[in-house]
Amino acid sequence: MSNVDRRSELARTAGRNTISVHVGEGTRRTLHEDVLDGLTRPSKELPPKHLYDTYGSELFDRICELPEYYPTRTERAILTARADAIVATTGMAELVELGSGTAAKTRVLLDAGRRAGTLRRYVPFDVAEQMVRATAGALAEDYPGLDVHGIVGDFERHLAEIPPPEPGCPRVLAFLGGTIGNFLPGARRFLAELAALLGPDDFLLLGTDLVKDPDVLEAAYDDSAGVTAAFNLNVLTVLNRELGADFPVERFEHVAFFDPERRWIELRLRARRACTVRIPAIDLEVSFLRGEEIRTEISTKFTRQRLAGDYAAAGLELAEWLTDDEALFALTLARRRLPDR
Ligand code: AVJ
Repeated sequence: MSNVDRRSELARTAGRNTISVHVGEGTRRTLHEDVLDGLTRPSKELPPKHLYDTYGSELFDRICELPEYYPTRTERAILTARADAIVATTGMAELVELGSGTAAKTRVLLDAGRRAGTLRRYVPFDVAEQMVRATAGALAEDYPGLDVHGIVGDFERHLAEIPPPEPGCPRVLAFLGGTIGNFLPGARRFLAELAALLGPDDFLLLGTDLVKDPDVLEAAYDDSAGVTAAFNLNVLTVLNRELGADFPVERFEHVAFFDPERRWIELRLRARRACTVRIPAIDLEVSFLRGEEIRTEISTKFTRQRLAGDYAAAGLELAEWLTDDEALFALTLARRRLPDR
């Protein structure tokens, strides 16, 4: 190998690793606004993103290991079985992953991309800065030659920070875990925002939990070890710490049920007794009647038909439907719906 060859070889194997950070004080401001907005409504609610402080994220990781919580392991199994096919279909040169977390499932895709020889760039996007830095560092090391461009942002506000798709560099935009189920009624709007990040030959890879026996669904959100209850109740601890609130956490209980009409799981926190809570940071006093509830999360359960409808409304079309033997969970590939295709 000549020196010139050696240099270009080096340039190719030493992938670049960059991180751009877009969250800051703004994240705190949304907590203030969200709590003021959510707790002054006749039906009280809090958006689910505030469930994920450090402790909440730890609890969520434990949920993913629970025997009752099938989505994580089912999605991983589908991904493992179909990763090579996904790469073959998409020609994946770039993987953009929203809510990348520790990228455990991502490695399955990256490995397939490496086997196929198509993979050039990985763009993890997550709200947790330390997580993005650690993941980007680990992956740049484990996948020599891979460009890693980490983005620290809130995917409801900073999607525009994702670099535009490059012609000739097929992109797979992955949004795994079933988190799209949290978005309703905004799922279609969010899907349309994702569609805007796709070139004509790029694909969205989306994880969605599916409609099934309500007992199975409810057990997944009300596990016997009480981890989901602790996860849900933790949001009150977040409000106590971040806003100086005085929620008597032990006076609230975890509620999870499947709404068969809307086909979603709702998580709520129910006041066991009447109480009044002060939230100094937003100068608010909130009263709860005995039995009154705060809705903390919805988790929509999809059918193929519902998803196809959501995709169509967002300017997308379903390209591949990948599921497990029991049809518990689906991974789908979708692309932009073009008039001439
Ligand atoms: C992370 C939104 C996919 O809805 O199943 C798990 C969150 N909440 N148990 C889900 C969650 C309670 C989870 N997502």
